Amino acid sequence: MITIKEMANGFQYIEVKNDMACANIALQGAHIFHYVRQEEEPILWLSDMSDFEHDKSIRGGVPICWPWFGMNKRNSNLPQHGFARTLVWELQNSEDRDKNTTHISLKLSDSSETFSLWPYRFELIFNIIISDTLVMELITTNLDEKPFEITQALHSYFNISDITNVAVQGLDKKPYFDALTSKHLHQEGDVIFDKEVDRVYQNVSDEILLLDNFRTIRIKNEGSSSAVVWNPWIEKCARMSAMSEDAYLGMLCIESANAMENCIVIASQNSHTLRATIS
Ligand code: TA6
Repeated sequence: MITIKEMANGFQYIEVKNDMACANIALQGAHIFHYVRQEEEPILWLSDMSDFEHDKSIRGGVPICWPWFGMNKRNSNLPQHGFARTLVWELQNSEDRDKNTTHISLKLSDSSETFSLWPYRFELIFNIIISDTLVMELITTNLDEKPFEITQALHSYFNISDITNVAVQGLDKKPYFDALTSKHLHQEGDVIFDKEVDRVYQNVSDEILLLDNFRTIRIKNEGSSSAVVWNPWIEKCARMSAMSEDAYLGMLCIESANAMENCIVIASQNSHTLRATIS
């Protein structure tokens, strides 16, 4: 079942319920902010202080970082993680394929507003398949006459039992940029958490596993060469907007990305697809 809902402040979202899962997707940012499989704990984390306000990114779920990840390298005054996550997208298609599977497709096109931030013509399509797996597909098409370069991330916040109980597998020996020290290092073994972690792993191709005491979440990426792993830990969490002091305990970001050296150049009239499958 697919229902368009509206909050008291006019914030619109799509509610999806089928026999395998439920999900909520905000039109602002094409932002999946809830995904839960039947009889399970939510897969995605959502801050209990999340803003559902226009022009402010929701804290949690899957913010779409596009057409740049992190700080804009040409102009640090531009919004962190680009503008796709704070603009209202157009619902293009919504369909219950069967009792277990729902397809949602949203579109963002260039406008005078986007042009003032990033001077290119584009079309961005976000396809979501909600079932016992969550498939997210971000398709960038260059409608301009000239090539353009993007970095991007599906900035997934995962719901975990406790940050000290989890490990991330699949990044062993991968090079990474440590955003906290600006050092380039290599991963040794599983990623475990006893302090703030903010790392951009490069040349990632294998499936990433989030091992939690009560379940394993599998993240299979295609069209993605980077993976970002982030937990703010105590001090950074206290400074973050829309995060309660202990929020760091129950969340972990593992982001399907193309960031830093793994930027993507898209020729005129060509497309690039970033796909993440969460199971
Ligand atoms: O992806 C990790 C990161 O870049 C962190 O450095 C932190 O800033 C996080 O994203 C959240 O960023 P936001 O702009 O959503 O507050």
